[in-house]
Amino acid sequence: ALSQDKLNMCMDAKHHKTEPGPEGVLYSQCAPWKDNACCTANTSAEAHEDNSYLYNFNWNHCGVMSAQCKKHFIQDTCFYECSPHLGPWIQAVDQSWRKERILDVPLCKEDCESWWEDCKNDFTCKTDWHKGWDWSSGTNKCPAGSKCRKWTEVYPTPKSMCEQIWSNSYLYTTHTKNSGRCMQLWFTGANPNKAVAEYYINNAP
Ligand code: FOL
Repeated sequence: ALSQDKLNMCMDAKHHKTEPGPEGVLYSQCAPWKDNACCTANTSAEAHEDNSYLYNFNWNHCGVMSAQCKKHFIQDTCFYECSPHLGPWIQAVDQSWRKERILDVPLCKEDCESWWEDCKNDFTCKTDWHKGWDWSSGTNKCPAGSKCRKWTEVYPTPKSMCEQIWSNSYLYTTHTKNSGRCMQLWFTGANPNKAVAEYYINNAP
């Protein structure tokens, strides 16, 4: 990214703005980031669509994903696309679709656990949703030889889901919301993650 300010920057990825800044309106679940965001209004609206142009990603690859589960994937998309405070966890990568990624972002326990609880009756065929899909139809389908299984068979614990689903974007933590030691996917009002990024900038692991 142009800005080297780890406290306030956007990763160099597929849809991110080059610099964070205010957006008048961000759609629905992305609205908490409107005062300072790495996503555009358009990206925030797309984050709520099935098979959106963002990644053509199909949440319904093992039957229709439940609404209670999907809301967490929408929130994850808002967090991933909009967060301006991920600097401490941004890493360069050599991928066709992005130059930078996030790695081991410490996620608050409640956000990981509620995500897993709300998805535990859903089904999937893959542990790492970043790689290995069949894209021949234009959207991701389960590759040959990977059967749809119960969520809890694929991800026995919240930690296994949060860490494995996006190839270690997240690190599961036992820190709780408002501890100042973990990042929140869900918040209202001022972004609590700025102080968390500041803490990790000043206290490198
Ligand atoms: N949320 C979070 N928290 N972290 C992320 O890194 C993240 N990434 C996405 C969405 N939400 C996220 C983007 N998701 C492919 C699959 C998923 C995806 C983006 C791209 C994809 O094209 N996979 C190919 C391999 C592509 C390649 O690595 O060159 C595949 O084999 O399935």
